[in-house]
Amino acid sequence: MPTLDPAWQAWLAENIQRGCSVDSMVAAMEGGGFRRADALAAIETALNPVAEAAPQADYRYDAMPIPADNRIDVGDREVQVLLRCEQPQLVVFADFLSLEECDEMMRRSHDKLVRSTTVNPQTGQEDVIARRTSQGTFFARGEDEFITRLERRAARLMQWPVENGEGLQVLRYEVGGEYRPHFDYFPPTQAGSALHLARGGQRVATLIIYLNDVAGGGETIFPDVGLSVTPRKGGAVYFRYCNGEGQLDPLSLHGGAPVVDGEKWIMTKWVRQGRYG
Ligand code: PD2
Ligand code: ZN
Repeated sequence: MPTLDPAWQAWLAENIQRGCSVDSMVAAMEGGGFRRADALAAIETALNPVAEAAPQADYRYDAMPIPADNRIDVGDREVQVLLRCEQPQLVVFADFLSLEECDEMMRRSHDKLVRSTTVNPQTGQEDVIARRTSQGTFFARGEDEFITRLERRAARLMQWPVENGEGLQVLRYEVGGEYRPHFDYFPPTQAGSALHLARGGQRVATLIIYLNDVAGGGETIFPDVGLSVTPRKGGAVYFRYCNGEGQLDPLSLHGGAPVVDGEKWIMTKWVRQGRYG
Protein backbone atom coordinates (compact mmCIF):
# COMPACT_ATOMS: atom_id res chain seq x y z
CA MET A 1 0.00 0.00 0.00
CA PRO A 2 1.41 3.46 -0.83
CA THR A 3 2.12 5.60 2.25
CA LEU A 4 -0.43 8.34 2.88
CA ASP A 5 0.91 11.85 2.65
CA PRO A 6 0.25 14.12 5.67
CA ALA A 7 -2.71 15.85 3.96
CA TRP A 8 -4.51 12.55 3.45
CA GLN A 9 -3.60 11.37 6.97
CA ALA A 10 -5.09 14.56 8.40
CA TRP A 11 -8.16 14.18 6.20
CA LEU A 12 -8.71 10.58 7.35
CA ALA A 13 -8.24 11.45 11.03
CA GLU A 14 -10.70 14.34 10.74
CA ASN A 15 -13.37 12.30 8.98
CA ILE A 16 -13.04 9.30 11.29
CA GLN A 17 -13.33 11.68 14.24
CA ARG A 18 -16.52 13.04 12.72
CA GLY A 19 -17.99 9.54 12.41
CA CYS A 20 -18.09 9.44 8.60
CA SER A 21 -18.91 6.08 7.05
CA VAL A 22 -16.21 3.88 5.54
CA ASP A 23 -18.12 3.89 2.22
CA SER A 24 -18.04 7.67 1.97
CA MET A 25 -14.33 7.85 2.79
CA VAL A 26 -13.50 5.10 0.27
CA ALA A 27 -15.53 6.96 -2.38
CA ALA A 28 -13.72 10.23 -1.69
CA MET A 29 -10.32 8.51 -1.76
CA GLU A 30 -11.17 6.76 -5.04
CA GLY A 31 -12.12 10.20 -6.38
CA GLY A 32 -8.67 11.35 -5.26
CA GLY A 33 -6.92 8.67 -7.31
CA PHE A 34 -6.55 5.81 -4.81
CA ARG A 35 -7.26 2.20 -5.75
CA ARG A 36 -10.22 0.85 -3.75
CA ALA A 37 -8.10 -1.78 -1.96
CA ASP A 38 -5.49 0.81 -0.95
CA ALA A 39 -8.18 3.17 0.34
CA LEU A 40 -9.74 0.39 2.43
CA ALA A 41 -6.35 -0.64 3.84
CA ALA A 42 -5.50 2.94 4.79
CA ILE A 43 -8.87 3.42 6.50
CA GLU A 44 -8.48 0.11 8.33
CA THR A 45 -5.07 1.22 9.64
CA ALA A 46 -6.40 4.60 10.72
CA LEU A 47 -9.37 2.97 12.44
CA ASN A 48 -7.24 0.52 14.40
CA PRO A 49 -6.93 2.36 17.69
CA VAL A 50 -5.42 -0.60 19.54
CA ALA A 51 -2.07 -0.24 17.83
CA GLU A 52 -2.30 3.51 18.34
CA ALA A 53 -3.00 3.13 22.02
CA ALA A 54 -0.41 0.49 22.89
CA PRO A 55 2.41 2.86 23.96
CA GLN A 56 0.12 4.39 26.57
CA ALA A 57 -0.72 1.13 28.31
CA ASP A 58 1.01 2.54 31.44
CA TYR A 59 -1.55 5.37 31.76
CA ARG A 60 -1.46 6.72 35.30
CA TYR A 61 -4.84 7.64 36.79
CA ASP A 62 -4.46 10.80 38.81
CA ALA A 63 -7.20 12.23 41.01
CA MET A 64 -10.50 12.65 39.20
CA PRO A 65 -11.61 16.32 39.12
CA ILE A 66 -15.30 15.44 39.63
CA PRO A 67 -16.30 15.92 43.33
CA ALA A 68 -16.68 12.70 45.35
CA ASP A 69 -20.28 13.44 46.50
CA ASN A 70 -23.38 11.50 45.45
CA ARG A 71 -25.19 14.77 44.64
CA ILE A 72 -23.19 17.58 43.16
CA ASP A 73 -24.14 21.23 43.50
CA VAL A 74 -23.45 22.85 40.14
CA GLY A 75 -24.59 26.32 41.13
CA ASP A 76 -28.09 26.46 39.71
CA ARG A 77 -29.13 22.83 40.30
CA GLU A 78 -28.12 19.55 41.90
CA VAL A 79 -26.87 16.70 39.72
CA GLN A 80 -27.15 13.05 40.83
CA VAL A 81 -24.30 10.59 40.47
CA LEU A 82 -25.51 7.17 39.24
CA LEU A 83 -22.28 5.30 38.49
CA ARG A 84 -18.55 5.79 38.80
CA CYS A 85 -15.82 3.82 37.06
CA GLU A 86 -12.10 4.14 37.93
CA GLN A 87 -10.50 2.70 34.79
CA PRO A 88 -11.34 4.43 32.52
CA GLN A 89 -12.32 7.42 34.64
CA LEU A 90 -16.02 7.78 33.99
CA VAL A 91 -19.09 9.09 35.82
CA VAL A 92 -22.75 8.77 34.83
CA PHE A 93 -25.18 11.49 35.99
CA ALA A 94 -28.92 12.10 36.10
CA ASP A 95 -30.53 15.55 35.97
CA PHE A 96 -27.68 17.52 34.48
CA LEU A 97 -30.32 19.34 32.40
CA SER A 98 -34.00 19.78 33.15
CA LEU A 99 -36.42 18.23 30.65
CA GLU A 100 -37.32 21.76 29.51
CA GLU A 101 -33.65 22.60 28.89
CA CYS A 102 -33.30 19.45 26.77
CA ASP A 103 -36.34 20.48 24.73
CA GLU A 104 -34.94 23.98 24.35
CA MET A 105 -31.59 22.69 23.04
CA MET A 106 -33.35 20.42 20.52
CA ARG A 107 -35.62 23.29 19.44
CA ARG A 108 -32.64 25.61 18.95
CA SER A 109 -30.73 22.96 16.99
CA HIS A 110 -33.52 21.64 14.81
CA ASP A 111 -33.31 24.19 12.01
CA LYS A 112 -29.51 24.37 12.11
CA LEU A 113 -28.78 20.65 11.71
CA VAL A 114 -26.68 19.81 8.69
CA ARG A 115 -25.86 16.47 7.16
CA SER A 116 -22.39 15.20 7.94
CA THR A 117 -19.99 15.90 5.11
CA THR A 118 -16.43 15.02 4.22
CA VAL A 119 -13.98 17.64 3.05
CA ASN A 120 -12.35 16.52 -0.18
CA PRO A 121 -8.68 17.56 0.09
CA GLN A 122 -8.32 17.59 -3.70
CA THR A 123 -11.16 20.01 -4.43
CA GLY A 124 -11.57 21.53 -0.97
CA GLN A 125 -15.30 20.97 -1.40
CA GLU A 126 -17.64 19.38 1.10
CA ASP A 127 -18.96 16.02 -0.15
CA VAL A 128 -22.20 14.77 1.36
CA ILE A 129 -21.65 11.24 2.62
CA ALA A 130 -23.81 8.49 1.15
CA ARG A 131 -24.76 6.64 4.35
CA ARG A 132 -25.54 9.42 6.79
CA THR A 133 -24.87 8.52 10.39
CA SER A 134 -25.80 11.76 12.10
CA GLN A 135 -26.62 15.42 11.66
CA GLY A 136 -25.05 18.09 13.79
CA THR A 137 -24.65 21.72 14.72
CA PHE A 138 -22.38 23.84 16.91
CA PHE A 139 -23.02 26.66 19.37
CA ALA A 140 -20.26 29.21 19.88
CA ARG A 141 -19.00 29.53 23.45
CA GLY A 142 -20.90 32.22 25.31
CA GLU A 143 -23.28 32.62 22.36
CA ASP A 144 -26.10 33.85 24.59
CA GLU A 145 -27.30 33.68 28.18
CA PHE A 146 -28.84 30.23 27.91
CA ILE A 147 -25.72 28.66 26.38
CA THR A 148 -23.53 30.49 28.89
CA ARG A 149 -25.58 29.08 31.78
CA LEU A 150 -25.17 25.50 30.51
CA GLU A 151 -21.44 26.02 29.93
CA ARG A 152 -20.95 27.34 33.47
CA ARG A 153 -22.82 24.31 34.80
CA ALA A 154 -20.66 21.90 32.77
CA ALA A 155 -17.49 23.67 33.94
CA ARG A 156 -18.58 23.42 37.57
CA LEU A 157 -19.40 19.72 37.22
CA MET A 158 -16.19 18.89 35.33
CA GLN A 159 -14.13 21.22 37.58
CA TRP A 160 -12.51 22.63 34.45
CA PRO A 161 -12.49 26.29 33.31
CA VAL A 162 -15.17 27.49 30.88
CA GLU A 163 -12.32 29.06 28.84
CA ASN A 164 -10.85 25.59 28.15
CA GLY A 165 -14.10 24.27 26.64
CA GLU A 166 -14.94 23.89 22.97
CA GLY A 167 -18.34 25.12 21.85
CA LEU A 168 -21.29 22.81 22.53
CA GLN A 169 -22.08 20.40 19.72
CA VAL A 170 -25.54 18.87 19.20
CA LEU A 171 -25.93 15.64 17.21
CA ARG A 172 -29.07 13.86 16.08
CA TYR A 173 -28.98 10.22 14.98
CA GLU A 174 -31.82 8.51 13.16
CA VAL A 175 -32.48 4.75 13.06
CA GLY A 176 -29.25 3.03 12.00
CA GLY A 177 -27.19 6.09 12.92
CA GLU A 178 -24.06 5.32 14.91
CA TYR A 179 -20.68 6.68 15.93
CA ARG A 180 -18.01 4.03 15.42
CA PRO A 181 -15.59 3.45 18.33
CA HIS A 182 -12.94 6.16 18.48
CA PHE A 183 -10.92 8.28 20.86
CA ASP A 184 -11.91 11.88 21.47
CA TYR A 185 -8.28 12.91 21.93
CA PHE A 186 -6.16 13.82 18.92
CA PRO A 187 -3.78 10.92 18.22
CA PRO A 188 -0.31 12.44 18.71
CA THR A 189 1.20 10.27 15.97
CA GLN A 190 -1.15 11.51 13.26
CA ALA A 191 -0.01 14.50 11.21
CA GLY A 192 -3.44 16.13 11.25
CA SER A 193 -3.43 16.39 15.05
CA ALA A 194 -0.84 19.16 15.15
CA LEU A 195 -3.32 21.67 13.79
CA HIS A 196 -5.84 20.85 16.51
CA LEU A 197 -3.27 20.70 19.30
CA ALA A 198 -1.98 24.16 18.43
CA ARG A 199 -5.26 25.61 19.65
CA GLY A 200 -5.85 24.82 23.34
CA GLY A 201 -3.73 21.67 23.52
CA GLN A 202 -5.02 18.14 23.90
CA ARG A 203 -8.62 17.28 24.75
CA VAL A 204 -8.69 15.97 28.31
CA ALA A 205 -12.31 14.98 28.98
CA THR A 206 -15.76 14.72 27.40
CA LEU A 207 -19.26 15.29 28.75
CA ILE A 208 -21.98 13.71 26.61
CA ILE A 209 -25.43 14.97 27.58
CA TYR A 210 -28.53 13.05 26.49
CA LEU A 211 -31.31 15.29 25.22
CA ASN A 212 -33.96 12.58 24.79
CA ASP A 213 -34.91 9.05 25.78
CA VAL A 214 -34.09 6.65 22.95
CA ALA A 215 -36.71 4.00 22.19
CA GLY A 216 -34.10 1.40 21.18
CA GLY A 217 -30.29 1.21 20.97
CA GLY A 218 -28.05 4.28 20.87
CA GLU A 219 -26.05 3.43 23.98
CA THR A 220 -22.66 5.06 24.50
CA ILE A 221 -20.34 2.06 24.57
CA PHE A 222 -16.86 1.52 26.00
CA PRO A 223 -15.96 -1.73 24.23
CA ASP A 224 -12.65 -2.41 25.99
CA VAL A 225 -14.29 -2.48 29.42
CA GLY A 226 -17.67 -3.91 28.37
CA LEU A 227 -19.61 -0.88 29.63
CA SER A 228 -22.60 0.75 27.99
CA VAL A 229 -24.52 3.84 29.07
CA THR A 230 -28.20 3.98 28.13
CA PRO A 231 -29.34 7.44 27.05
CA ARG A 232 -31.69 9.06 29.51
CA LYS A 233 -33.13 12.51 28.91
CA GLY A 234 -31.26 15.14 30.96
CA GLY A 235 -28.57 12.65 32.04
CA ALA A 236 -24.91 12.71 31.06
CA VAL A 237 -21.73 10.67 30.97
CA TYR A 238 -18.33 12.18 31.75
CA PHE A 239 -15.06 10.49 30.91
CA ARG A 240 -11.46 11.62 31.20
CA TYR A 241 -8.60 10.39 29.07
CA CYS A 242 -5.65 12.79 29.43
CA ASN A 243 -3.90 13.06 32.80
CA GLY A 244 -1.80 15.88 34.22
CA GLU A 245 1.31 14.48 32.51
CA GLY A 246 -0.39 14.46 29.13
CA GLN A 247 -0.64 10.66 28.96
CA LEU A 248 -3.67 9.30 27.06
CA ASP A 249 -5.90 6.50 28.32
CA PRO A 250 -6.43 3.68 25.80
CA LEU A 251 -9.42 2.42 27.84
CA SER A 252 -11.36 5.54 26.84
CA LEU A 253 -12.16 3.99 23.46
CA HIS A 254 -15.91 4.61 23.02
CA GLY A 255 -18.65 4.78 20.43
CA GLY A 256 -22.35 5.38 19.89
CA ALA A 257 -24.19 2.09 19.24
CA PRO A 258 -26.63 2.10 16.31
CA VAL A 259 -30.05 3.56 17.04
CA VAL A 260 -32.59 0.75 16.68
CA ASP A 261 -35.82 2.63 17.29
CA GLY A 262 -36.65 6.35 17.39
CA GLU A 263 -34.10 9.16 17.36
CA LYS A 264 -31.15 9.96 19.57
CA TRP A 265 -30.15 13.53 20.42
CA ILE A 266 -26.98 14.35 22.34
CA MET A 267 -24.97 17.41 23.23
CA THR A 268 -21.20 17.15 23.66
CA LYS A 269 -18.76 19.32 25.61
CA TRP A 270 -15.07 18.63 24.98
CA VAL A 271 -12.51 20.31 27.21
CA ARG A 272 -8.85 21.08 26.50
CA GLN A 273 -5.65 21.27 28.52
CA GLY A 274 -5.43 25.04 27.99
CA ARG A 275 -7.55 28.00 26.95
CA TYR A 276 -9.43 27.32 23.77
CA GLY A 277 -10.40 29.96 21.22
O1 PD2 B 1 -23.54 9.59 20.75
C1 PD2 B 1 -22.74 9.04 21.47
O2 PD2 B 1 -23.13 8.26 22.35
C2 PD2 B 1 -21.31 9.31 21.29
C3 PD2 B 1 -20.45 8.26 21.21
C4 PD2 B 1 -19.12 8.52 21.04
C5 PD2 B 1 -20.80 10.60 21.16
C6 PD2 B 1 -19.44 10.77 21.03
N1 PD2 B 1 -18.61 9.75 20.98
C7 PD2 B 1 -18.83 12.12 20.96
O3 PD2 B 1 -19.59 13.10 20.86
O4 PD2 B 1 -17.60 12.20 21.00
ZN1 ZN C 1 -16.53 10.45 21.14
